Parts: sequence; C-alpha cells; structure tokens
Amino acid sequence: MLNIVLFGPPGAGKGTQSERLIQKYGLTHLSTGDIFRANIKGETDLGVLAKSFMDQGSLVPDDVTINMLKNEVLKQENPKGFIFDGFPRTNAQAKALDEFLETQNTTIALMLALDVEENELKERLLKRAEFSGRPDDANPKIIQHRINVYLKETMPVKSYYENQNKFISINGLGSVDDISEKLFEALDNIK
Ligand code: B4P
Repeated sequence: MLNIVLFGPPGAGKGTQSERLIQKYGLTHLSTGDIFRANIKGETDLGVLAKSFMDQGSLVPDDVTINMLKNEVLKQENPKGFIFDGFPRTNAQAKALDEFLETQNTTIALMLALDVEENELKERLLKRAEFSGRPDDANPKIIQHRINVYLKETMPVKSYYENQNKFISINGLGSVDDISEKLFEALDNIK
C-alpha cells in the first residue's frame, strides 16, 4: 500500500493536487475538510459540531477528527493506498495516524508539503469564496485566523515527518500542471 500525506497551509492546493494524484496512482482520497463539509450538508450531529469550528476557521477537536478518519479508512475495501489531504493537522493527529496504520500493517510513505506564501494564499481563498459558498473563505479575518492556526498548531507536524525522513517540500507557486509534475516526480522516486 502507498499512503501519502498532502500537507500545506489553507489554500495551498491540497484539494486541487489530490485530484491529480488520485487519477495517476489510483489511491483513495480522504480529505477531512470534504468529509466534514459533507456532514454539514447532511445535517448530521458531526456536521453540526464541525460547522461551529470550521466557520470560525478553527480546527475541529482532535478526538472527533481522529475517530472520523479511522472510520473512513476502515470503510474502504482493498484500498491501494490513501492520500490523506488536510490530515494530520496536529502532532496528536499524526501520532494517532501512525498508531492506527500500524494496526492495519501499513505506514505513511511520505509527506508532500506544498509551500505557498501568505499573500498568495489569501488571494486564492478570497477568489474561491466567489463561487465556493464557504463562510471560512469569504472573510479576510477568518482567513487570517486559519493561517495563524496553521502556523501555530499545524506547522509542527512537518518536524514529525522530517524526524522520520519522510518529508519533501514542493514549491506550490506556478501552474497546477507544473506543480503536479513535481509531486509525481517526488512520488515516483520513492516507489
Ligand atoms: P480544508 O478543506 O482542508 O480546507 P483548505 O485548507 O482551504 O483546502 P485546500 O488547501 O485543499 O484548498 P485548495 O488549496 O485546494 O479544511 C477546512 C477546515 O476544515 C479547516 O479550517 C478546519 O476547520 C477543518 N478541518 C479539516 N481537516 C481538519 C483536521 N485534520 N483537524 C481539524 N480540523 C480540520 O484550494 C484553494 C484555492 O486555490 C482553490 O480555489 C484552487 O482552485 C486554487 N489553486 C489551487 N492551486 C492553485 C495554483 N497552482 N495557482 C493558483 N490557484 C490555485
């Protein structure tokens, strides 16, 4: 199985590049943001809880997110591997993911991090707000809060994978195609 973590700040291109990676490698895409948004749309209890955090640009609590992620992994029959998109976002999530994958006799092969500077992130998210209908994209103050949360709570996850020699940073500026090529190259090198 090939399991990778696609990492980066809000608006870095994780969702966009995940689509390319699924097509090329036939992996199962698990985006915690997408799963939460589906629950919000379906008005489930999980959705109601997640919405109160997401609309403010804060992280959904670890225990809720970790349990949801584990259930999603266990739902898949004979997966070739997973792209974890937007997960793990805290060191506690990273540790829980390692422990859980060990029980499934598998592991994370690589974290691919998309590196994009702050002003570009803000521009991309505000542009997406024009059609996404996402409250967390529409308000510059909430975008700033998301970036601050990323810097404080999520950035340390880089070191978690660096310490395991599983970290590669990719420049996330440029055309979507060029960035995909760089991701493919990094992945092909470890296969
Ligand atoms: P996510 O859904 O993960 O939201 P995101 O970070 O905004 O998505 P992404 O980074 O994938 O956006 P993309 O670049 O594709 O999370 C939303 C919220 O859910 C979080 O704030 C949190 O509340 C909650 N949550 C999710 N996971 C959690 C977890 N593990 N723990 C706790 N809480 C969690 O797209 C951005 C825009 O840029 C798009 O419009 C795209 O078209 C554009 N773009 C992409 N590539 C481009 C390029 N190369 N050039 C120009 N534009 C580009």
